[in-house]
Amino acid sequence: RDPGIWDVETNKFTKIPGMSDPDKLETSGTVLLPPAQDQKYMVIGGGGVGESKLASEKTRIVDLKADDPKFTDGPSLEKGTRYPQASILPDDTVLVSGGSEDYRGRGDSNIHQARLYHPDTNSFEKVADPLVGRNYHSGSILLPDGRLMFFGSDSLYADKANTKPGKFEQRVEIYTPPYLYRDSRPDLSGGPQTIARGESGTFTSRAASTVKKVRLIRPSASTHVTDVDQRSIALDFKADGDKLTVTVPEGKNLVQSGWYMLFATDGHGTPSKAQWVHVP
Ligand SMILES: [Cu+2]
Repeated sequence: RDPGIWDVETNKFTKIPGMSDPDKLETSGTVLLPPAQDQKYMVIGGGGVGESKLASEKTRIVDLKADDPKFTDGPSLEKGTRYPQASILPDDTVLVSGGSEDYRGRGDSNIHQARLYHPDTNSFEKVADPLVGRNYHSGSILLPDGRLMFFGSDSLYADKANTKPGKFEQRVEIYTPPYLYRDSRPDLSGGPQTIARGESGTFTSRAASTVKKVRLIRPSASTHVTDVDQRSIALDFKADGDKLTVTVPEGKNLVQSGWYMLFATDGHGTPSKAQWVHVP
């Protein structure tokens, strides 16, 4: 398949060149890198069509703000990865975890690894391995307290020799990223529950003066390695004493209506717990 952009007004399709491993895009994951204003997408891993044994270890990145957007390779994963889970975190990194090398974890090929992608340096950082293998019908979502939930997995077989039918994975794993192992984290409370596009809201934080980033992160709705809702929107903000006043940007394409998690993150990259904010 050729990746590209469909203009719904003109019904024209413009191909975007440069995708590596284009024959291994089935079961790949796509994420709008944080912040959403940058309009950079990453396509992670993927496998050959159907029950192919082939998988790609590549990541590919496209900057849609460029004059002539094209995919270029980002850092590679250690293994060819089908069904990678990808969750945007409040510090503008992306946690990529799990997946399997072969179709639906065949041959005991689940990947017990996690990596933090740093968009600013275009690099992966190795972080703690997840405990449970996750392949088909699995997902990861960011929780309002800054941790992640990993769930699901639908192995075709239960054994390495592929002789016994697999069982659906019912264990849920709660994963704590490195940013929650620091001495302190910013607090965040109060504020309005509704902020319209272009409007501001004032929250309370004793750490307001240390806040370096404020992000609205859409709650995840992940299925089949796809989460079209997932995005993190950068907000302008002002600190004054223990008050933090944040402004939601204009633009319905950037800020779709609905509920968001509002995170305030300090200079170390440590996020607060989220306050829920509705954008009407
Ligand atoms: Cu399915």
